[in-house]
Amino acid sequence: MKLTKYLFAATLVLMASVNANASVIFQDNFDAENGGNGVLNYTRFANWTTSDGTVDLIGNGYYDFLAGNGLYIDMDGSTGDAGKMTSIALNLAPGTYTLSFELAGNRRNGATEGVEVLVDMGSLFSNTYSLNKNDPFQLYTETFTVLTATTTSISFEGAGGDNIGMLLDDVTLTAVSTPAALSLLGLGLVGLGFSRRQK
Ligand SMILES: [Ca+2]
Ligand SMILES: [Ca+2]
Ligand SMILES: [Ca+2]
Ligand SMILES: [Ca+2]
Repeated sequence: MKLTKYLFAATLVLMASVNANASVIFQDNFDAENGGNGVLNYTRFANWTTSDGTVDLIGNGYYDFLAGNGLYIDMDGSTGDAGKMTSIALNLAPGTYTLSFELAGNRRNGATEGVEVLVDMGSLFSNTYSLNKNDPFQLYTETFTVLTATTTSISFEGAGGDNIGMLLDDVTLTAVSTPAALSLLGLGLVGLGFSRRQK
């Protein structure tokens, strides 16, 4: 029947618009930091500031506990106080977003480790992750919704102070749907109503 056909068409329009609107807002794999060379207690990140302790930029042949990932981060630097990394400011329109990142175990000792992840100081998203020593990098993908336009940041904070922390790599923030996608759905529904009235 016709109604079913038009609903199907409207759904296709929505799916296409959501895909078209999925856009990367922020992405960092750390590989280009410091000319591609690791350094302990690194602070000169392109996209991050460090506070509340230190982190190490490692990998690429330098304390390379998980070779093949370029450079990555040891969340507990070399000053006896695990650090916090806060991203550059990010402008988010209302919509749905996914934050993805990779974490691995510390690869060195059996102590319990944790990394706390916050978006907008936790009001949009917060969670704490814990992994065992030998866990390889694993991808986490988290979804959150922004109701009103906001300028915010992402932060990762390591726990502990033994200079051996969980490892972090490949941080990506993607907008998966925005008001533009919803307005296209609206157009599809208007088209549906118009077609039915024409009969
Ligand atoms: Ca990397
Ligand atoms: Ca360290
Ligand atoms: Ca700290
Ligand atoms: Ca530790």
